[in-house]
Amino acid sequence: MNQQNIESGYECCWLGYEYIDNGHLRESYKKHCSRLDITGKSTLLESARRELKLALAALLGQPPLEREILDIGPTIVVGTFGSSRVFDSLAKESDIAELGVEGYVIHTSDEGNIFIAAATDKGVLYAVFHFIRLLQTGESIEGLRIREIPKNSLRMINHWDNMDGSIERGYAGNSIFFSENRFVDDLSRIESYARLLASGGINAVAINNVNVHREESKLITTLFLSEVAKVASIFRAYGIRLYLSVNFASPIEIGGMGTADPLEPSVSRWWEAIVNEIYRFIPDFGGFLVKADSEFRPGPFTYGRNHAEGANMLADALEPYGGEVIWRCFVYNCLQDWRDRSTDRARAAYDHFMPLDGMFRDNVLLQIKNGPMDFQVREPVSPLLGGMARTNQLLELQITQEYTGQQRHLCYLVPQWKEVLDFDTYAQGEHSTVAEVASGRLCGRKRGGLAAVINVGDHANWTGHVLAQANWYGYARLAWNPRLSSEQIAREWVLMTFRHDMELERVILKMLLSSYPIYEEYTAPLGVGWMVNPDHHYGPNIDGYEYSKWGTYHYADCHGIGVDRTVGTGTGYTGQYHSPQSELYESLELCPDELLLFFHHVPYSHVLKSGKTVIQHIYDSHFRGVERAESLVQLWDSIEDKIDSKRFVQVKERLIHQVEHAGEWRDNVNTYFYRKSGIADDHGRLIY
Ligand code: GCV
Repeated sequence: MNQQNIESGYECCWLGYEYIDNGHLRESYKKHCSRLDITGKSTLLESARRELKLALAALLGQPPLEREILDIGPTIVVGTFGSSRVFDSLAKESDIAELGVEGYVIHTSDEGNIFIAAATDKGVLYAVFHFIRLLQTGESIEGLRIREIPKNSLRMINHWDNMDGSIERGYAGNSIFFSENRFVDDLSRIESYARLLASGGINAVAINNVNVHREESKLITTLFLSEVAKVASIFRAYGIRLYLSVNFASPIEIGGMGTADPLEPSVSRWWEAIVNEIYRFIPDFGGFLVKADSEFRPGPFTYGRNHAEGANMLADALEPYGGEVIWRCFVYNCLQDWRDRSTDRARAAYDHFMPLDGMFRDNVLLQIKNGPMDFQVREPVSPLLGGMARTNQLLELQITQEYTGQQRHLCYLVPQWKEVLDFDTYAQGEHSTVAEVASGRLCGRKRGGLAAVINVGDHANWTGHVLAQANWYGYARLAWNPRLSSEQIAREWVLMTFRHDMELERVILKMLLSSYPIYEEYTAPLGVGWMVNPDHHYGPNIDGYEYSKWGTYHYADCHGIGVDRTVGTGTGYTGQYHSPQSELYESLELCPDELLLFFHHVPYSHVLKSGKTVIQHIYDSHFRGVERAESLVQLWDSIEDKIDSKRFVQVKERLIHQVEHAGEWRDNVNTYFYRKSGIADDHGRLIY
């Protein structure tokens, strides 16, 4: 972190560019990096140039000389293939068509020049960030032969920011965009944000909450469009398109009309006029993100129309301008009666959207949460992913830690996301992973990718918990390439964020990589989920949502626990999966332990594959989870002298809170099930 930022308390996260104090390494970089030649001019190339100069000056202690020729010595040459003769041979050997608009190459020539090239300026920007990452992580830059193409065309961030400055499920302060129902005056932080996003390859951002309230509904009108356009231009300089969440009932709420019926011609005309106006201000506007007929938000159901009719109406308005509709599938009955055992929230998205497969326009993407419920610490993968074959899909993840410790607990989520991405849906036989489905490749769709609800706010360190930055960084890297491992991503992040020290790297990696299993151990067991306090969703409350209108999640009584979602005797949810996953989940014997209570209702004495009974597993995992949370504090303490005191103290405080709170979880969960089951702990530990 540079001095100025340390003093203001404002961090550049993984773009802090600390001086490389390994002299040998630094000199080996300087051999190639003392001269820079950017072979073109554009806003994107200007961003690339600024970033490279900033990084080289800070990392190597000297800014590069800007040269236009290679005659003096090794030079970093940066540009699009056609912009300079020096790229000619590189262009020949790189399949430019395959690189597309975002791919790139980085080569070290025999003379020691570094060629950073792409078919487009955007590709060049990504290549520059890749090159900087090599220097930050101490990689050799001799003999580079790098060729990168993103695996997903859409790599999106969703903000749940409201115009009053609050953030729904935000745990790091207020919005960086809005305050008191206006845009913030100082947009400089948005620029830092755009840099951070682009460095990981993010190319789309929706800046306002999917729950679009009164004021936010007006973002699509001339009242706010010039402000929206300013923000869009900041993102544009970093290759990111801006999207807005819209209120489906806008024609009524801001248009003064009597209906928002998608099949009513005056309603489509109203949207066409709005879209026309938006593109006058923002020529590369990305499109609309829509939460409709979900948790009391308006939608096409009001008019007896289906979601394809709703989405297509908006898509038709956006189509002439190249815009798209991202339509969320988080649609379920949130006014349930627990006595009605046939209603299963897990089934809802599939039941609503499968019958519509193939009915959406090409510029519509359906955004599907990773699980059938709502970002619990453990859920199966949504069967809708891989269900639909003729519809563009976007996998939705949650970086903000609503149910995973709210950035007060350490919970590195990349391993959870990897499990989702690697899950085999069997949609088209073996190897039909979610990563393949979401990208669109599996079914030959042109558009697809990932979207995630971000965890940043105006807190000086952006994410509240310093180590939660790793989730933000990790998401971006996975969206670019889902094949990267959790460990590789964590390692990159540590090396880019902290000073290089093998012990520090080992310890923080260990903390990050163990944190998700630890969190799972002391919270809701075996895939049952929820068990949190209603509304704010923090802290244990075993019956917090039980028998509530939002659903019922564990059905625990004195005999047993879990939800029977089998076809044979339950809600039939297991039947939404392709074979063999459907049989696996249907069978009590085959169902994986970690999801057992999601799919089956069993007695407490049921023996898991691990050999333990369900009740003993609950006790053991909760005691163990707290012990392991304690070990996180010890690990952090062991590297105190290797970290600046501000970040050390900040993380330490949160880890101490985490241990206390994990204890509260343990005691609540264990006590509840001890009293319900009447079965004592085999090891006689203290349970109240
Ligand atoms: C934006 C959950 C959250 C809500 C969120 C909703 C959604 O229910 O608790 O805050 O609303 O998901 O994804 O739309």
